[in-house]
Amino acid sequence: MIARVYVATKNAGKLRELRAIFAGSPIELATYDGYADVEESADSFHDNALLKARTLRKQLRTARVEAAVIADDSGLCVDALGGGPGVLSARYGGKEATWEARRRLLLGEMRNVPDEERSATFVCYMPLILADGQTWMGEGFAKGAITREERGAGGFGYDPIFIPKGETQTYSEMGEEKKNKISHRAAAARALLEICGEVL
Ligand code: ITT
Repeated sequence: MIARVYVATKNAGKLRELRAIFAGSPIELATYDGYADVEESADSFHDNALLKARTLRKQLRTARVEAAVIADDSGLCVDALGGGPGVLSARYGGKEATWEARRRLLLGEMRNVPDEERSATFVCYMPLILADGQTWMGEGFAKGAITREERGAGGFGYDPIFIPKGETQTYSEMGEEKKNKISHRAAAARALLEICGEVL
């Protein structure tokens, strides 16, 4: 059976990847134009992810739509920056900063960090709430390293400055097809499908 699931995201890059990742799975993603972004006030990916999913669920129910929802809270945790920007990844350098400025800021802060200390982890928490309230959470991680300069034009966000462990290309350079096989988001989706697959 295919379950129609509304996705709580305003991030076009994420949405594109989620559609590709769930293609061929029992989850068919739908968007809701009325989804009003939520203040990500929690201090963990887990709780912010739940906040987004619950917000969309409430908005749909107000509009008399009883449906399942999914969300994605993700970010980049850099060891040399004490795990930052972490849950603040989307707001690093200020809410109004451009993505180029955010990447430049991060590379600048890492200027004096030697190659062997440039490790970082992309994190993704992905909750699914069914219409009846049953909730599951998928978690995914991708370990890797921060480059010294931007490389590649594909993807979004921090993609041009992150090289996954065991790879030579950044997320941007490798292209979405490969990224969607090895990314933190793909891992979270796989974990989620594994735990909720039977009830879908
Ligand atoms: P929604 O909350 O509407 O989904 P957002 O951009 O605010 O969108 P997050 O709060 O999860 O999303 O912020 C995470 C930020 O980390 C996000 O803005 C991304 O640019 C970045 N990020 C997450 N996954 C990424 C990926 O696969 N590649 C590059 N950057 C990523």
